[in-house]
This record gives sequence, C-alpha cells and structure tokens, in this order.
Amino acid sequence: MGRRILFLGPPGAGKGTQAAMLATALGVPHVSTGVMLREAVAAGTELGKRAKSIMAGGDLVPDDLVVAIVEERLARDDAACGYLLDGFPRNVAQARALTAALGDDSVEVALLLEVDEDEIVDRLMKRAAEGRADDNEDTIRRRLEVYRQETEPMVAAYGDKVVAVDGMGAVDDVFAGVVRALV
Ligand code: B4P
Repeated sequence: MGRRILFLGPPGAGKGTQAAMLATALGVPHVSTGVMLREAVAAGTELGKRAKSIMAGGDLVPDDLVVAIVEERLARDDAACGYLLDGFPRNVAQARALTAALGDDSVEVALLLEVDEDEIVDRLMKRAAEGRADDNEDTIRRRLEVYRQETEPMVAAYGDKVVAVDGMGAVDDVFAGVVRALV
C-alpha cells in the first residue's frame, strides 16, 4: 500500500494548491471533495443539484452524499497505490465513515496547514475575481465558522498522525515545508 495522506486546514489555507503539487510529486491520485462537488454542480447531476445552494452558502454538503462519492473514488484501481485526501473528512462523522470503510490505516499522516484568519480572507477575496460562487465576504465568514465548529474538533481525533505545516509563506516555500513534514 502506498502513501495515504490527508490535508487539513481552514478554507483557503491552500489545501487544494499543495495537494495538487504533492499528488503529482508522489504519483498518487488527488481526491478533492471540493473539486468533485464543483464538477457535479457544473454537470447538473442529481448530486450537483442538491449540493449547489449548500455550497454557495458556505455550509457542508450532507455526509451521506460526500461519503458515497469518496468511497466510490477510493475503490478505483489507481487508489490502491495510495491517495491524497483534500477536504475530506471534514467532520467527526465523515472521519468515522472513512475509518469504518478502510480501517485505521486509511490515513497515515494528516498535514495541518496553518494560516492566519486575515490571510485567509485576503486569499479568498482575491480568488473571488475568478468567479467561484462561494468566494464572497459573507460566505467566507460562514465557512470559517463551519471550520471551527465542525472540522477543528475532528483534527484532535487524528492525534499523533497530525503534523502542522506553516501555510503562511509563498506557495513553493509552503510546499518545501510539506515535503519536510513527510520525511
Ligand atoms: P474546498 O474545495 O475544500 O475549498 P476550500 O477549503 O475553500 O479551499 P482550499 O484550502 O483547498 O484552498 P485553495 O488551495 O483553493 O471546499 C469548498 C466547499 O465544498 C465547502 O465550503 C463545502 O460546501 C463543500 N465541501 C467540500 N468538501 C466537503 C466535505 N468533505 N463535506 C461536506 N462538504 C464539503 O487556496 C485558496 C486560494 O489561495 C487560491 O486562490 C490559491 O491560489 C491561493 N493560495 C494558495 N496557497 C497560497 C499561498 N501560499 N500564498 C498565497 N495564495 C495562496
């Protein structure tokens, strides 16, 4: 079994950015629930129709929907050699579902990207120009609140698997910290 890495951190911490770089470097699939959900919204599938307004408001899509798409993705052949989870699990129930499906070894290391709240708002407001439906000031604040209420309590559940990485620098400097955390 290859590497099984999880990226944790607040919205806009750079999980998607770093996960894409690391997945390419390691040759394992980058499994992002945010990307999969946005694709479902764009394609207008049943899942996308249910997720659309929830995501636009900054709330979490229901666990059963998200767990189903992740289980389906991790059952594909390419994930047998490892994977990089980005944005999932996002609460205690999703973490339990992952462990129930794939066991305690489903996550080998959890990289926690740490970024100040001011920097997060700044980054997401800049991305708003790219037109993502959930990047506006009200929704960004809601996503931060959801992170504190639902995701942060889950971080403790991963205990000594969690390695904190400074997410405040330039993208390449943060990536150097990610790589150091894995050796
Ligand atoms: P996600 O797609 O997971 O998005 P995110 O948390 O907002 O962003 P991320 O941390 O990946 O930041 P990024 O690299 O893009 O979730 C979106 C929504 O989907 C959720 O609110 C929820 O509704 C739903 N959802 C997803 N997963 C779910 C789940 N498991 N359960 C239920 N619902 C779920 O970086 C942000 C910006 O910063 C980018 O513009 C980037 O270019 C920039 N940036 C990155 N690194 C930088 C750096 N070092 N310096 C400067 N800018 C940087």
